[in-house]
Formats: sequence, structure tokens, C-alpha cells
Amino acid sequence: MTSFAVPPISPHQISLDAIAGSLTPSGPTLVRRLSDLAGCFENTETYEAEVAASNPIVYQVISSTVPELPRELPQSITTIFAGTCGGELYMTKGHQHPDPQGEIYFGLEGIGGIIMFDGNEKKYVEITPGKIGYIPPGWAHRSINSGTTPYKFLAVYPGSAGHDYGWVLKNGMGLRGFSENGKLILKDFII
Ligand code: PAN
Ligand code: ZN
Repeated sequence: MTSFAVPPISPHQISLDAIAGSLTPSGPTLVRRLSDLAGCFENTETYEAEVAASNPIVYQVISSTVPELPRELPQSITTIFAGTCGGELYMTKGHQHPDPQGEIYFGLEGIGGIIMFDGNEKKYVEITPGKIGYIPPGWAHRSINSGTTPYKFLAVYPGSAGHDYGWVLKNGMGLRGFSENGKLILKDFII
């Protein structure tokens, strides 16, 4: 069973396999199924039906061994599988950092993007292999897979940032990503 390292953390090297979406050494892996994304998809009827029918895996997050502690700089690789629910692209839950701090995402495989919302303004930043997306402090962020293969990216964020998922359920994300005839269509997020 993998786990986070215990401070003090020694200087070390981490191997990143972009195709496998793995980090070595690695810490815990989080698997999110459709049932873990309650309140995220617009079409609740289709959502409930698909949870009851097959409850597919939507995404997974593999962490490095660096823990989420103040002054540390944890990393993780998120893989969002290709798919839709009611036409809406598979996505992460999305969150705000309660301690507003920036974060970078680095594209590894596939095509996707970051929906960002500061409670007022909304932005979409596309991410493909080799592109860095910057998430400034105070912007809630959710990733979507806009392609037909798994979308993978590396995230690097301050260990004290925290993750507030309730903020997104209360305030929305500004935008929703749909697939229409294989094309990404962004629509306003109606609360
Ligand atoms: C990322 C996310 C990861 C999964 O590492 O935590 O992509 O998304 P959710 O946390 O919204 O389920 C990150 O932004 N960390 O801060
Ligand atoms: Zn984050």
C-alpha cells in the first residue's frame, strides 16, 4: 500500500510516465466513479440512471509521496477517461483552495481543459501535451476531457492550499462542457 512520506522529506527524484499516467515513487491513488460526482452533471435524470446501471470510473488521481502539508509542494497526475453523461463531458468534481494559492497543470496526454470561475468571471483554458495551465489564487477549477482518449495532466500545488468542494456545489463553475458531434461546446452554468 502506497502512502505519503513523513516529514522531513528528503530531496528526491520522481519518475513520471506520461503514457501510463504514473509517478514513481507514488503515494495514494484516488478513484472517482460517477456516483462520487453527485450534483456535478446538469442532467440529473441521466446521471441517476447511469449511476444505477454501470457507475463507471470517471477519473483517477495518483499522488506523489509528498504530503499536503504547509510549505510542501505536492504533485499528482489526474487521468480523466473519455465519456459523457447526458452529453456533458466527463469532469473532475472541481474545487476552490480555501487558502487561496495558485496551481499549475501540465498536459501529458490527450486533450482537455480547465474551467475556472472566480464567482464572477469565467474562463476556459485548453490543455494538450506540453501546455501549462495556470490557475491563479481565488479561481475555482474543474477539468474536463474534451477528447476521445484518456486526458492526463500533472498538477503541482502548495501543500497548504486545501480543497473546498462545497464552494463549487454552491456557486457553480461558470461554464459547462458538452460534446456535440464530437466538438466541445461550452455553455453557461445555470444555478
Ligand atoms: C488537482 C485535482 C485533481 C482532481 O490535483 O485535485 O485534478 O480534481 P478534484 O480535486 O476537483 O476532484 C488539483 O487541482 N489539486 O489542487
Ligand atoms: Zn486545485
